[in-house]
Amino acid sequence: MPADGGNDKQRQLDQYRVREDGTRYTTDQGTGVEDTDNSLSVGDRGPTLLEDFHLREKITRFDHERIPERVVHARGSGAYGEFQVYESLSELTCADFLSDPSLVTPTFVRFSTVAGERGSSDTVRDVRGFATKFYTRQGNYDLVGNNFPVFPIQDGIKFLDFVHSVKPEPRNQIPQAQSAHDTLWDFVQLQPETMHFIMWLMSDRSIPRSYRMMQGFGVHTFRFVNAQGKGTFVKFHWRPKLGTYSLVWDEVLRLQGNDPDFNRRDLWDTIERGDFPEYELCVQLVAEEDEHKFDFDLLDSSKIIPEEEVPLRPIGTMVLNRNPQNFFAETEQVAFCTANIVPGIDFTNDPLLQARNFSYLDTQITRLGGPNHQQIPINRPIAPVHNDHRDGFHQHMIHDSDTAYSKNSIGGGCPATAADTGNMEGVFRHYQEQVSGEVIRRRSPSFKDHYSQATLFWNSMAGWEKTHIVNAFLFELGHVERRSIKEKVVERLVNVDGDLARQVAQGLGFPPPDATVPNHGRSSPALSMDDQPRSVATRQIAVLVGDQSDSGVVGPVLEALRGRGAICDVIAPHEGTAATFEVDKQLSAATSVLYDAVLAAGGQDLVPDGYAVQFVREAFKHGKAIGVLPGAEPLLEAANLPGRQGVVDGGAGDDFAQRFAEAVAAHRHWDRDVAAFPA
Ligand code: HDD
Repeated sequence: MPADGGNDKQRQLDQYRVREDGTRYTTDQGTGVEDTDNSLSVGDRGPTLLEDFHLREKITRFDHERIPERVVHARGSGAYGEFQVYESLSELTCADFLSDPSLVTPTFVRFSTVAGERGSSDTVRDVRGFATKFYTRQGNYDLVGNNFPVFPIQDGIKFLDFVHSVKPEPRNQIPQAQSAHDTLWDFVQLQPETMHFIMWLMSDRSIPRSYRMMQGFGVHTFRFVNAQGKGTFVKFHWRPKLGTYSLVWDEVLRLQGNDPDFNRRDLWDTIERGDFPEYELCVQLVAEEDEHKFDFDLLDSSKIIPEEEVPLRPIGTMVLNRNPQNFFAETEQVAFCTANIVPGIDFTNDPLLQARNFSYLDTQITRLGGPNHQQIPINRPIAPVHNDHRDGFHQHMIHDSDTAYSKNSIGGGCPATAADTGNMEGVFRHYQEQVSGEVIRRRSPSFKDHYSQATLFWNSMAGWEKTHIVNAFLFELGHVERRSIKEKVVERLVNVDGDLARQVAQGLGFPPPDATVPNHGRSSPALSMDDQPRSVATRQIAVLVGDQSDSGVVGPVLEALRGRGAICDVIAPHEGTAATFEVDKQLSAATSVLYDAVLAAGGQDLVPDGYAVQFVREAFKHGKAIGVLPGAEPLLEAANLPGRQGVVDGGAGDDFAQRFAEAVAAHRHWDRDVAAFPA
């Protein structure tokens, strides 16, 4: 997308964008370079001269190109966007960007996995980061969230322990970006506070279909504060307009080889195409006086407030409408910090949040090389910055003032604080909370129920979601070497649900546990992904075409699907043209796992191609819609599918396209019995 300077942040960034069109090659000092291919040497075959400043500069610059990757969330992808609130929330918060519906606030979002290194695969079983920087007129506000509403630990002092357990094991750095290993599960069995989070991790929430189809959560309970200083507890939720959808585990394993950039590419491509992802920001609000009306503690980040108890209130929309122009400068150098807040939003005493407020700024000092990382263009607020902070590595500003302390008289008393001027407008004022107590090192007794909400999550799942959870436990624990750890995990699961524990025990070859802990029977339907908004728009359809395909049948269906917003790739045994269609991908370079659905549009000539048959079988195994156009039946016969659920056939034209589009929009057809089907 061109640098069109669409909003205040983009206009600010435009000042730093550099293009090389029509320029000539120089050193870093701006000196013209005659030749950048040959070192300075004595004669044709003689030694290289130390004097060669161009050679030395080039090597030095290369040697120092890498910076430390993020200690967690190293693998990520970013995009610019804009946020707009639906109506003024000034009765709740004095945050300027939430008070004026005509105001468009620029944002930058970075999505990420947590455990994997910078070059690891996108589609691993993991939480996804969903971090948003709002460049507001009152300063940067960072909502640094995840796609799970709960965290595995309740106190930030345990973060190092949790992360060390999930990261590759210290002896051999194995496994990369995987939770399926002994140390993570050892941590889990010893720390029951992980159990609610582990249910989310074992569910398909941990393998999102797309960053465009995943929820985001602020996780902690924060506080809105209005102009009168009145506080209201608030939880933030991002809801994707396209609905929340996931991949399936077998597909994920195949995707890691076929396209390790699957989620990154999807985000990039859709924004380039102009199919801008949208998320609705919703809040759950709890009055201060209701703080203790729940059977859990609002300060405990391993708990949700069930939506049925406190409904979501939609407050605005964010549209991601622009890709970065340089991955390193923007996506890598962006620095989020939970402590970056603006007037009208405040923290609570959640001990996880309190630790985070220290960690984020601290970590950037190593990663980005010093305290001036806020001056890097992507991190720079659009609000003016004036204070007495000076110097440090990579200082970009030339402070032209006689003083750097407050109060001063020499500099005219500037920069002046609100207290100095008596003008309190737009300044951050801390919520005046009364606190008292003894200094103790102890987990609050109100944090001690670790199972009720894990059970709530399990009870809320549809049948297919429960099956996937059991399979996930078996895969993960199947990679754990120590049997004692597996056994202890099963013991923990007894507290979640007896049936779940029995199924996992059976798969692991343990005797069925005596389930003595009764299931409370409560559920929260909003936790299931079973019922989501449906749309074929932006869904990727593989159209299998052969030289014998009937263009008169295939062409109108393709057009009708594209007209409904689907992305159709023509896939054929060879590149060039098949029938009358331009081929997007050759069969051996494509695979069904890159697509949401398959349209069999090829004739008899596709049948001898094992890849074509495999394409259909694999798509069936993964629950995807399969369309069959007249002439393509031989391919279906060769695939020998064990059922026809989600297989759309009989006819062509717009009626067929409509029926097929509905089957694609349903995402997956879980009513298929594929357990025995090998694909
Ligand atoms: Fe964190 C990065 C989300 C707990 C310490 N975290 C990081 C990112 C996200 C989250 C999305 C990536 C930001 C980016 O894209 O640059 N973290 C969370 C959530 C948490 C959470 C939702 C719990 C509710 N984090 C957490 C704790 C600590 C940290 C308890 C430490 C006490 N997180 C960090 C960090 C990172 C980070 C070490 C690594 C890179 C960075 O900050 O910039 O400071």
